[in-house]
Amino acid sequence: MIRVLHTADLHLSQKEKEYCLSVLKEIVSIAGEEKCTHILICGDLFDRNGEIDPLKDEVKKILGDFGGKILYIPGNHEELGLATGKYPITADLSPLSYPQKGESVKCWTEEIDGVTAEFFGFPFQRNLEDSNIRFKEKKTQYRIALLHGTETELVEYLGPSPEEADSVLDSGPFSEAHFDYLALGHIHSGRSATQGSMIKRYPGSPRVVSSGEFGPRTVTIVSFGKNGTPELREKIVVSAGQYREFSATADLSGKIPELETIRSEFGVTDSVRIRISGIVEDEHTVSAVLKEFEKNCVCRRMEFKTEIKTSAALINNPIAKVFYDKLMERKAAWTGAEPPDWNRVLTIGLEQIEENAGKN
Ligand SMILES: [Mn+2]
Repeated sequence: MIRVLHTADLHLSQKEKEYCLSVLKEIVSIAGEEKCTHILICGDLFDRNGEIDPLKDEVKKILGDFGGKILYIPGNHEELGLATGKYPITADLSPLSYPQKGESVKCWTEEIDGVTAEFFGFPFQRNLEDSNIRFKEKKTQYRIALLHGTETELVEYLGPSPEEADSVLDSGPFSEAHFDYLALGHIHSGRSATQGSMIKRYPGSPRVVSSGEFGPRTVTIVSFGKNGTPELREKIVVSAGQYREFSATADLSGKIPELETIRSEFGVTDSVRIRISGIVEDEHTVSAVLKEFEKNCVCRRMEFKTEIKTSAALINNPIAKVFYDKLMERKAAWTGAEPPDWNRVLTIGLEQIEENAGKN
């Protein structure tokens, strides 16, 4: 059986070196545990061309622990920072095997325990034209392509990121040439589709690259057995953590009680964004509270989005001022067992007064 670990879009960078190399290590160990015969890395292994040289020794060392073959194609990010037309990989990146300068495609023919497969690796091209691709008759049991770009059936919305709108892949020629599996890279969330008997798959990035990339990060394990149908499975990359978003409300005094619960809901490898809303007397108290919270948090990345209003700004309206003063009087005089949520009452009241200001 041929069994591949399919991944792409690791975006290795010096800035996040420790994190991304830990993800790469886990990928190699998953490939070992899953008894994979190959690892396919379908582009954007490095975040920019300038990251290749400083990181290559460590990358090669980590990949050296894998017992099988590692097939790789450069993506559009390997070209970033490089003059147009230059081939992105000049360094020796063995044990990675990849198309060399001048090769528009690299072909590997593999046989393991009687199962045969041809792998075609296409380095990233902005226009992969049909006329460039001519396949001979299929003589192996499986045909697999490594591609980097936007497959339009899998990616319906092409904006606003200009990156998704360029490099459009046409999978027609691959279907005609009886490919079984298109190992794609470029889109950071995992997805697949079938075209006839051909499976097209983006494994998604195995780590959190940007904000908004929700859900567990995974790699895809594909088994090519004797029966002729590839079998897919996803494996979670634990060290990648997850991107998580929370919302919390600041009270009048600037305290944010929900933060304590939120703290228990993320782990050290997670990227966290917290939205803070509310009406407060002094914005500086909120900043101080958040600073203190961040200092005592262990996570990969912490970001706050604050949408707070100060009560002073709102009570410039005389009606709001009366409302505010009356409410504060009530709050001070409250003796009941269960006080209302004063902050919420104030927020709703001020919002309604603001909304109706100037209306009769
Ligand atoms: Mn890309």
